[in-house]
Amino acid sequence: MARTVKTTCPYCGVGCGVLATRQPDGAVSVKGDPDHPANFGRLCSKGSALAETLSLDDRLLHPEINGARASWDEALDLVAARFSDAIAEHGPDSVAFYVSGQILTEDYYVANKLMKGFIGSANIDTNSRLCMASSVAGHRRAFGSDTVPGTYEDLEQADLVILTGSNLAWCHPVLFQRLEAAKAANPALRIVTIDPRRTATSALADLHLGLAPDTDVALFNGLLSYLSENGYLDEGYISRHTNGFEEALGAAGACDISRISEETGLSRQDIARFFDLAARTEKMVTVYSQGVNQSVTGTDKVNAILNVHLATGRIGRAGMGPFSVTGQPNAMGGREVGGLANMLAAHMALEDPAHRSLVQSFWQSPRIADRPGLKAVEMFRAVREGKIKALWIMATNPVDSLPDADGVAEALKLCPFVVVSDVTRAADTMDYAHVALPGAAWGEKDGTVTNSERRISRQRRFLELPGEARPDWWALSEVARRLGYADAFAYNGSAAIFREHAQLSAIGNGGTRDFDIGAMADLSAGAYEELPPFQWPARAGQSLHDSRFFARGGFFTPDRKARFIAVTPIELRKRERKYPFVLNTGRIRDQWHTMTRTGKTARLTSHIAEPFAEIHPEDAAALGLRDASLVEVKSSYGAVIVRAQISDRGNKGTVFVPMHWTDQFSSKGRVDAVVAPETDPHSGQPGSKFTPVSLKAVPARWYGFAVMEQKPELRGIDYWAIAPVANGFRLEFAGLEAADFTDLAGRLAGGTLAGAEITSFRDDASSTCRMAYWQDGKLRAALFFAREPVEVSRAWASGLLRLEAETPASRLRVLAGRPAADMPDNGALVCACYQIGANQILNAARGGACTTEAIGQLLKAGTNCGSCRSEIRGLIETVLTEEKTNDGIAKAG
Ligand SMILES: Nc1nc2c(c(=O)[nH]1)N[C@H]1C(S)=C(S)[C@@H](COP(=O)(O)OP(=O)(O)OC[C@H]3O[C@@H](n4cnc5c(=O)[nH]c(N)nc54)[C@H](O)[C@@H]3O)O[C@H]1N2
Ligand SMILES: Nc1nc2c(c(=O)[nH]1)N[C@H]1C(S)=C(S)[C@@H](COP(=O)(O)OP(=O)(O)OC[C@H]3O[C@@H](n4cnc5c(=O)[nH]c(N)nc54)[C@H](O)[C@@H]3O)O[C@H]1N2
Ligand code: SF4
Ligand SMILES: [Mo]
Repeated sequence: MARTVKTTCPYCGVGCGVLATRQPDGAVSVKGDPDHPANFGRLCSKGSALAETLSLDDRLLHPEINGARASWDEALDLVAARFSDAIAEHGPDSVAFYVSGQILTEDYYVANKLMKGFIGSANIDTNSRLCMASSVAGHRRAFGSDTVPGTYEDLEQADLVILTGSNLAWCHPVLFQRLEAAKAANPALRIVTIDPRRTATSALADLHLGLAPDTDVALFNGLLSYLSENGYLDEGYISRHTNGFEEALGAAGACDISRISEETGLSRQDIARFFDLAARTEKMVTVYSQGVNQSVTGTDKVNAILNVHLATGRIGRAGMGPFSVTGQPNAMGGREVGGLANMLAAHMALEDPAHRSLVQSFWQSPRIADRPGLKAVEMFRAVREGKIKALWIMATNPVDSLPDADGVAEALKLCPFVVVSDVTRAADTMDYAHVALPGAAWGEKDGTVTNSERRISRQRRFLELPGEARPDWWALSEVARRLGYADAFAYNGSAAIFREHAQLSAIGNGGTRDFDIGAMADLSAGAYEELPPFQWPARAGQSLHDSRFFARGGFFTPDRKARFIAVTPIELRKRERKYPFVLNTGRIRDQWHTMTRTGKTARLTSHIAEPFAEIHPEDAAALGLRDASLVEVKSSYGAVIVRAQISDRGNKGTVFVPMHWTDQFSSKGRVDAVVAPETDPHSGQPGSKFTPVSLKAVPARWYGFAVMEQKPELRGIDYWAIAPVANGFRLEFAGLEAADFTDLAGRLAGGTLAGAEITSFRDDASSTCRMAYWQDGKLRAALFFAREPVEVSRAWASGLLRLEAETPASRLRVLAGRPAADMPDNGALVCACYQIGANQILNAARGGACTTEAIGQLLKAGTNCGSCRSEIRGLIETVLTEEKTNDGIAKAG
C-alpha cells in the first residue's frame, strides 16, 4: 500500500512542508503539505522535482579510506585516532569541524557538543558563515541576541515590503508566491526592490532601486535622517526601549539627497520616492538576504536596516519588522545549537562565563571552549598554513563555495588528515578526502530543521538507508565514543538528542534568553514522531502560539534595551585598472548551490544549462564581446570561462555569474575560484558579491553543441558544460585550436557507438559540420559544430535522443538544428512543471493572453509551483513593449 509521510523540503529556508508518498514498487512522489503553515500546500520548482533527485547513481554508499572501501569500524577508528593524535601532540585547536546548514539540528547539536565541550576547542564553523553571519552579528549588536522578530504573515499584512539584496522570486519562491498573492488581494501593498540588478523579483516591484554595489548603508542611513528630519520617528519607542539613537543619527548625518544620489548612483527622484513611501507607510517589512549579508560591510548594512525599524518602532507588530530570510533549510537550527565558531549552544554567549559554566555543567563535560574558534575563511587559511592537522567537513562543498576556492583546494591538499561526510561521491571536495563517510540523505534522515520564521519542523524518513549510509549524528557520536566520551554521546536516536537540546535551551533561562523550547524537554519518542511544526519560543508551561519579538521592547541586552549602531558607509575600494569590473555572484531559479542534487534532473537543468556571465551591452561592445560567445572573468585569485549573456539587467561595470557550476558540470565554471576572500570585520562573512575582475573575450576557433546518450570523455576539450536531458546528456563545448570535427565527433560519441550509422552534413565555407549517430533506428547522438556559437534550438534538441527515424530524409531533418515547419519550436524552458517554453508563452501573449492568469488558463504554465510566474510576466512585458513600439511605428509611418 502507498504510504505518505509528512516531511520538510531540504532546500531553502522557507521550510515548506512536503507530503512524500512511496508506492509499493518504490516509486516516490511529492506534493506540498496543505497543512504546513510555511507553504499551505505550495511547492516551488525545486521542491516539486524532489522525487527525481533520489536516484542512487552517484551516492556514496560505503565508507572509504584513501579511495578504497572500508568498514565503518576501520573508518571511525582511523578518524578517532588521527583526531586524538593531533590533539595530544598539538592541542585541541589543531583540529576543526566545518559543517553546514544542511545537516539537521540533531546532527549539529552533537557536532557542536563534541567540539566545544569535549575536544575543548571552538574550531567548529559552518557554511552559515558564508550565508547568515552578518545577520547574526547585526542582530546580536542591536538586540543582544540572534533573534528574527517576525513571521511570514508579516509580509502579507504589510503595506510596504522592501526587498533588499534578495532575489526572493528565485531563492525563496514560495514566500514570494505568498507575497504575490498578498499583493493581488491588497492592491495598496507596495513593493520596493533594492539590488544592483533587475531580477525576477523586481518584476513584481512598484519601484526598483538599482543601486551601486555595496552602497546600502548610505541609502538606509539617508532614510534614517529623512525620517528624523520629517517627523516620522517613534520617540516613545526610542526613549523607552533603545539606547544610542543620537550617535546613530549623528553618524548618518543630514539627509542630503544629492549626496546619497552620488554615493548610490540612484536618481534623486527614486530616492525621494522611496524615502517618502517608507516614511508614510507604518506597516513596513524589510526583507534582506545575501546582497546585504555577503559583504565586507554586511553587518553595518544589517544594522542600518535595524536602525530604521527601531527608530520607527516598526518591529514585532503585525506587518512590521526587519526580516532576515535564511538560505539553507536549517541555517536557523545551526544558530540555535551554536554551530558557529563564536557562539555557544542554545543562543548562549561564548564570551559569557556564566553561560559557559551553565553549558559545561549541563553537558558534564571535562572542558568548555572559552574563546572563539576560527571562522570559515580563517579556518581554511589556518589549514593552508599547516596549523590544522585534522579536519572534518560535513554536508558542504568548500572547494566550490568558499572564496579563493583554488586556495581552499590547495589547503586541503596540504592538510594531513581530511574527513568528508557527504551523500554523494560526485562532489569536488571528495577528491581531497582521506576518509569519506556516507551520510543519510533527505528521505533517509530523521530529525528537525528550523525555518526563517523560527518554525521547527520534522524531517521524516520514508526510505531505508541505502548501502551503509548512516546519519551524521551517529558518525559523530561513534567518534566521540572512541575518543572516550561514550556516556555523553550514548544517543539511541534523534529524539533523545532533540530532548537534550530542548532541556538545555530552558536551563537557567527564565525569559533571559530568546531561544527556549523547554516545552519539548520531556518529549517522548512517540510525541517526537508526531511533532507538528511549531514556532519558538515554546517555553515550558506556556501555551504554544505563534509569536513575535520586541513590540514592547524586552531585548536581550543587560538593560533589556535595543542598541542603535552608528554606521558609516565604507569608502568604495579603488579599483585597479587591471580589474575594472565588479563581479557579483548568486543564484538561479532551478539550481541548488553546487548542484549535487538539482544537477541530476533534466527538469531542473533545462531552465539554465550552462554557466554564464551577465554583461552590460555597453561593456560588451567596448570589449568586442558578442552574445553567446565565451568570456574569461578573472581576478587576482583565479578565473572562470563562461558563456557571455549580454543584458542590461545589471549596472554598467558589473558582471553577474551564478555560484553553482563545479568541475562536475563544467571545464572552468567554479566562480568561487575568482571571488576574493575578503571578510566583514564583525561577522567574518566573505563579500561574495563584490570582487574586482577583468573580462576578456575567449578566442574560440569553433563552437559545438551535442546531445548524447552516453556521458562523453571530456578531457582535452578546452571548454565544456554538461547537463542531463531526457535519455542522456547535453553538451556545450568549444575549442581554441582548429579541430577535425569528424575525428572529434568520433571521439566524443562514436567511441561507445560501434557500428552506428552516421548521417552528416558539412559546409566548409562556414565551417559547419553536423553529425547524427543512429543505432537500431534510434538517435543516439547528434553533434553540431560551427565557427560561430552554434545556433540550434536547445529546447528542441534536448528532446531528440532515441527519436526513431528510418528514412534518410527524416534523419537529415535532425541536422537542421531546429524543428521542421510542422513541429513548433517551444523555445527555452520557462515552466519546469508543464515543460512550457518561452516561444509558446510569447505566442500566447501575442494572441492576447496578457496576464499570468490568462497564460495559465491557456497553457497551464505557472499554475503548478508558480516559480516561473515572474518570467512569464517578463515575457508578457516584452510583448506589450513590442506592441507599443509597433503602435509608435505605425503612427509615425
Ligand atoms: N534557487 C535557489 N534558491 C536558493 C538557493 C539556491 O542555491 N538556489 N540557496 C539558498 C541559500 S543558502 C541562500 S543563502 C539564499 C540566498 O538568497 P538571495 O540572497 O536572495 O540570493 P542571491 O542570488 O545570492 O543574492 C541576492 C541578490 O543580492 C544582490 N546584490 C548583490 N550585491 C548587492 C548589494 O551591494 N546590495 C544589494 N542590496 N543587493 C546586492 C544580487 O544581485 C542578487 O540578486 O537562497 C536560498 N535559496
Ligand atoms: N560566490 C559565491 N559563493 C557562495 C555564495 C554566493 O552567493 N556566491 N553563497 C554562499 C552560501 S549563502 C552558501 S549557504 C554556500 C553553500 O555552499 P555548499 O554548502 O558548499 O553547497 P551545497 O552544494 O549545498 O553543499 C552541500 C553538500 O552536502 C551534501 N549533503 C546534502 N545533505 C547531506 C546530509 O544530510 N549529510 C551530509 N553529510 N551531506 C549532505 C551535498 O551532497 C553537498 O555536497 O555557498 C556559499 N558560497
Ligand atoms: S520554497 Fe521551494 S526550495 Fe524553498 S522550501 Fe519551499 S519548496 Fe523547498
Ligand atoms: Mo546560504
